[in-house]
Amino acid sequence: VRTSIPTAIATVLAAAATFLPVASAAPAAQVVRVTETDYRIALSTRPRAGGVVFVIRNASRHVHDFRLQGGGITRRTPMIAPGGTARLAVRLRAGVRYVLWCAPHADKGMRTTFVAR
Ligand SMILES: [Cu+2]
Repeated sequence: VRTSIPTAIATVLAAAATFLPVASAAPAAQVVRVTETDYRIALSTRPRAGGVVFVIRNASRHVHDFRLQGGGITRRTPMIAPGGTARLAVRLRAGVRYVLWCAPHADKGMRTTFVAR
């Protein structure tokens, strides 16, 4: 008994439907909202290991930047004007302690750390 062509196509499509979503399912990056004030850095949640997008809002009356260092990487945003926002996409590693700071104001308290889990 030969399999009909429509049946064979349906079988292939069913197999593709099974595999394609898995192949294209990259995990969505975690969004962590950062609020910068004079002179604190506050996170909406503790960042997890994996892809993270920091969305930084300068809610103060001074210019700030946002820097991240840990696990062998250093990233920074441009200076962010009062009321402005910036984004920083990074890949964090589990168990690594990361430091977050604003370069002009770290010594005024704009510095914090976390360990990615
Ligand atoms: Cu600052």
